Amino acid sequence: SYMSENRSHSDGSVIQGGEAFFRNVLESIQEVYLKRNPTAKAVLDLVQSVDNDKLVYDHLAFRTFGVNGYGIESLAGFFLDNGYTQRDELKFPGKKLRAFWFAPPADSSSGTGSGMRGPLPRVFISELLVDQMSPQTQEIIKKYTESSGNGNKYGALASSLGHLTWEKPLYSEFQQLASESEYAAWTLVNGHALNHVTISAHRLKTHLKDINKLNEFLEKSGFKLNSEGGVLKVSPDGLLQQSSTVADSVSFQFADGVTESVPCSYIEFAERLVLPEYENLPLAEVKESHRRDGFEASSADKIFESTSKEQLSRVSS
Ligand code: OOG
Ligand code: NI
Repeated sequence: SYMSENRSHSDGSVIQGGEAFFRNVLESIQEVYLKRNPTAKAVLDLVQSVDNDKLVYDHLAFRTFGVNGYGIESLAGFFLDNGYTQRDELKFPGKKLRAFWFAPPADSSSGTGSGMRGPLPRVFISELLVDQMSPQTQEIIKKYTESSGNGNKYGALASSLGHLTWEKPLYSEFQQLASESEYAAWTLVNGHALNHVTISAHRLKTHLKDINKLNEFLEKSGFKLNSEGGVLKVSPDGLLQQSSTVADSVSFQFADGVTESVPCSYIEFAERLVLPEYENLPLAEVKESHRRDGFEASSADKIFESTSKEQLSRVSS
């Protein structure tokens, strides 16, 4: 019956049971994202047209409101229930945000397909420190999270359907949030939508596995990359290198009938270099576990700007 349908992989292996369900939810989350964000879709298609093998996702990212159960936990449960492990906390005091990242189950390389059907990605979930916002902003955020009933229990469901769990806001409320935190305004109109997928650059097969070449290729192809602090974001140890596009925008109809363009999602690229203790391993023996893991707050701080008005309105040079 349809309830027990499994997806076959190109190599004939079959993923069953809970993992098949989990991956189908991830596919739905991705489908919503690709429909809404033509740039992300175009980049994936372009990279795959050159490097026409399986694409591996380094991580997925989500944003939330850290209040009354609507924070990180509103999405984390779905991943924890599917074998993920909570890892480090990252702090962004300037942006009044914090985040946790989650590591996929160790046996997840059972995925031999592309994207959501490949090795399971890390997950990065952030939350707005709502109690540090102005009273007006807090009031708006509480109004909408409260209007959602128990929507916080269904973050993954909302993400896979592409639906907010709360009512659409007024345009003036969106503007109030945007004046204080662009992250808050983004989350009010995008809810639990996938904020980005990240292509694992070092797992590409062609010259594009070098993130500098990948960036150059994307820019030559007409894509605008987030230039905050420079296009390439490098961790202090030099081993985690990241870049991203500038978010697409979508036309959003507010509750008062105003239709305005709002920022949506973007796509990121990450190259994880081999850790010094494994630098003598032959390349063919290098596994993901031999490479730099985790995230870097100083880089993430700049990647958050991929949905900022400043980056969206920038004329690419
Ligand atoms: C997340 C920004 C940080 C990373 O990989 O460090 C990030 C966001 O924009 O919500 O994606
Ligand atoms: Ni990211």
